[in-house]
Amino acid sequence: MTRVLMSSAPLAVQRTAASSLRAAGRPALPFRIRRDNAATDPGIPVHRLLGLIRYGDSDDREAASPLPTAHIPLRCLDHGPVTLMWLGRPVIGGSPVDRLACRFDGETLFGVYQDERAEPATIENTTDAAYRAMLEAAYSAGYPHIHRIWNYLPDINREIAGLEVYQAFCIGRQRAFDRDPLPAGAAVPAACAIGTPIPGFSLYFLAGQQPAVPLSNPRQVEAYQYPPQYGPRSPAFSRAVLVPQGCSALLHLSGTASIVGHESRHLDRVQAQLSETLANLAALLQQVGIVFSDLGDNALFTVYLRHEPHFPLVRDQLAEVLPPAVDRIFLQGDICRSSLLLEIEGIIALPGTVRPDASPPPP
Ligand code: 3EB
Repeated sequence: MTRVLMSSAPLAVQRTAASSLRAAGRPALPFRIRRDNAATDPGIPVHRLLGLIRYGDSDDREAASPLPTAHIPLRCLDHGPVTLMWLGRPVIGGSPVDRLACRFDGETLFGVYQDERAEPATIENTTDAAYRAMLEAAYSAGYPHIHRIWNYLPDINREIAGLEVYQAFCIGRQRAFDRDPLPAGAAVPAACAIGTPIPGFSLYFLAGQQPAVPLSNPRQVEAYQYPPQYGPRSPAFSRAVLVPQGCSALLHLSGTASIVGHESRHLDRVQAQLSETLANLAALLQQVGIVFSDLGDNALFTVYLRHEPHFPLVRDQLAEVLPPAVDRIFLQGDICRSSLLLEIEGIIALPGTVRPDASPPPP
């Protein structure tokens, strides 16, 4: 049986009129993107850096950084290595604990967990250990609301002893959440789970002191309610979460693919899969009252492609929908169902769209 992790969130979404996005200006994303080999940026003071995410590097793992740094071994298809430098308020603490490193600023905790030796055959226990470390770090530092988790696992589609690596990952994840439950009223985190071509398990995550608002996709079944044909434990993630941040809000769109209801659509047809994925993303944007054309430099979309030759097609078809100022990163990675050719996730900074809900949640 699938267990639903969440109850209703104690916050309500206020619709963002697209006009308010334009009138208020577009809030800045809480990170800078660098597309070169520099691991830091002299324009950014280190005390405001919560951590780094490096995509596509292979040779700088040894480069010691005082910051939590996720090294994600996925090739960038449009460029060389890309670094996301996650920014916060002045950092007030952090810790490197074994494989987990984190930094926090009084509002947000950014954490990285890496197990470079992880093998596909033992991913269930690897995942359980990683989630245990993540939850313990976040709970003990006082950031019990996990908002967003990025998961990268080796050989995600391989079947071992009748179970796909991704399914074993879902079992390990659920075991960790069963042991250390999310706080009452917490949203299930937004997430993605992507396959890498080499051994090693990495995750990075954002946690906060306040709950996020989970969003559903009316075109899709909740992932935590998928029927058992996709694996013994359903995937514990929300389609999107809206995180209040000062007087703005951050919208995290989970990894989104060509799934309608719970079924994969358009097998072997990459352009149709992209159209379906964009329809799913648009349905999430609609929950906060915006459309793709409202977006600008307040948005980043990350596209994971199973097959490199699909890149030019996907890039061009995406350019017909996303305004030019919207940033995008293209990575070659495996999607968790072998039927899927691509997956897209997004981060969007919005004007203050979230308010505490005075009325108690319905029973
Ligand atoms: C899907 O919708 C596609 O297991 O954490 C997307 C985002 C997917 C997150 C996860 C899986 C996950 O089911 C796969």
